[in-house]
Amino acid sequence: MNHYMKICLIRPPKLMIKNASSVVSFPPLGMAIIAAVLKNEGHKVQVIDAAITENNQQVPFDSNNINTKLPSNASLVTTGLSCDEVVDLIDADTDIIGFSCMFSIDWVSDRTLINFIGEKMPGKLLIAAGESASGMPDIFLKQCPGLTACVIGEGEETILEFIAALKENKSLQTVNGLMFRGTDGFIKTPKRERLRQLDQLPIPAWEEFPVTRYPRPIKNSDGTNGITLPLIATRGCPYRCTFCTSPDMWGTRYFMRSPESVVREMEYVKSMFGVINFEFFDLTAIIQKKWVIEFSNLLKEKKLNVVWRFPAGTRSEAIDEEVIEALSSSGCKEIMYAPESGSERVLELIKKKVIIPKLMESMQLAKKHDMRVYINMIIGLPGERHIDIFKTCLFLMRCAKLGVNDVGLAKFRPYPGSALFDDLHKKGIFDLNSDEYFIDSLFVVDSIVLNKFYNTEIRSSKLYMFYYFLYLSSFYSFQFIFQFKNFKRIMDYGTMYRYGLNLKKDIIGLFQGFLTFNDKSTARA
Ligand code: B12
Ligand code: SF4
Repeated sequence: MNHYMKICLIRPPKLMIKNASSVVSFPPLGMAIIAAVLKNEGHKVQVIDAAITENNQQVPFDSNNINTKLPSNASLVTTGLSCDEVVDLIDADTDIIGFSCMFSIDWVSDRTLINFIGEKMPGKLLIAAGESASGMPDIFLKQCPGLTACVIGEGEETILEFIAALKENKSLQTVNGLMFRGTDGFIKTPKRERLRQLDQLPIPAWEEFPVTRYPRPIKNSDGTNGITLPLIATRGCPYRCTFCTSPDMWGTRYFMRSPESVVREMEYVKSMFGVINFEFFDLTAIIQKKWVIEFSNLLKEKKLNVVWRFPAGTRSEAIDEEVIEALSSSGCKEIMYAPESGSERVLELIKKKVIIPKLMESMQLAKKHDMRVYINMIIGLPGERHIDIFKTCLFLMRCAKLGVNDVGLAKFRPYPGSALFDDLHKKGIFDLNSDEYFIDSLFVVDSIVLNKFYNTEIRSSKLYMFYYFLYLSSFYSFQFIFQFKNFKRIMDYGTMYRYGLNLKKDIIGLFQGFLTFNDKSTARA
């Protein structure tokens, strides 16, 4: 092998239910950072973002690749390149092929692509990484015989040490943060220490990606939608919510970049690609008031005139009027809070340390400063009772009255790596050797029917469907009354599009679900 290696990084296509709401793929930030790290070390990097094509191509997904029955009249497609097209693109002299696998809902199609490439390109070294691979590396290795290893957690140092171990013929056991195939089963090396000096990370290698093809969710001041790229200012989260994979994937240490380094990256990306719209993909960006104010002031000082937002949810504790003022005046026009439930009892159960009055206060301030406010909610959390549902409905009505622009309502799914997943898995609620869990989870994004609820308090999924509808109607009916303008916009354009959801299709799906309903979908714990 040469001193330097040739590495091909692939984001696999996205799996979805045919004719369901369109699922959009945002720029793969983690993969772009890994590409930059590898390039900096002198390696040759090829990037294939197979989830994005110019014409939004959809490829029928062969149901023979699934070892469970699909619900009647459902069929699957992948958005992006076909397996053959991906293979055709991979440079023949590639040494390592690295798959970036973020969402476990895509596992069945990720596996199909990995196995396809393993068969078509024998002799290449295949590795997988990302949130999904980190949460269930054993399933990846078990179901993809051609895969050599999974990178668990942060990938920058692990990939470099992995390559160094190969070059120096050292055992992979010397590389922390890996699971690989040993002679007597899988070997998991110790967890890797988190990166602390985040300022030393390179700027994501966007020059390798089709930046103009990604969704453009942010409006410029002239009303057009400009190219949007993500970045990250902090890593990790000090909280331990039981439904979240962060404590396992990143641990609870929270490290921040300096405001200067973040602004430098924005300046660079603006000058290179003309990008003035940025999304912060931080787990929970606003924890330190001082940092946000320094950062916002610096942005204003540099006169970058960018628009930025937090699409993935943040905490509200540190967001007071001074912070809101700083955010809004420096170009942050949108903020997403993630209360998840309006019931204090549920919040305690899931260890989401949200203080509802404080959250309301923070949202009110954001509205006062003319920001768009979104909230993320989850329905179907284990332990949720009827009374909690009604409390959440009241909460949603208050949010609508207060001016919240939209709500993202997700059905609870246990994601590999989260405490709730481990708990339900230990109880034998699902079997990962069958694809039923993954296929069922797919319906969480694409439809509001046909999937399991993991709740022992409210066992009827029909009732849950009704509650789902109640959540939506609580919010939108109050929005209709108190903020007609926003309501009209939502019905017209389906702003949930930003998350791959579509309100109109959901409502149609709900009624279809009632008509064709059978109650075998409740998980009985
Ligand atoms: C931003 C974000 C989004 C964005 C879009 C992100 C995107 N690119 O598509 C939005 C808001 C749209 C979104 C939506 C959803 N999201 Co989201 N999202 C995130 C978030 C907060 C950050 C992702 C990110 O970019 N992180 C920063 C980068 C740097 O990290 P990274 O990608 O993991 O990369 C590192 C390593 O994984 C590794 N690595 C990655 N690739 C590679 C490749 C190689 C070769 C190597 C060596 C290493 C490597 O190295 C990187 C650097 O250290 C994560 C939480 C998190 N913990 O990260 C959730 C997360 C990914 N989302 C999650 C979920 C569930 C969803 C939704 C399904 C929610 C819902 N119910 O609607 C939807 C799905 C939407 C869809 N269309 O599929 C889950 C996924 C869990 C799982 N196992 O499936 C996460 C983990 C949050 C959680 N609940 O725990 N999300
Ligand atoms: S849900 Fe948010 S606050 Fe809770 S652990 Fe995950 S990232 Fe942190």
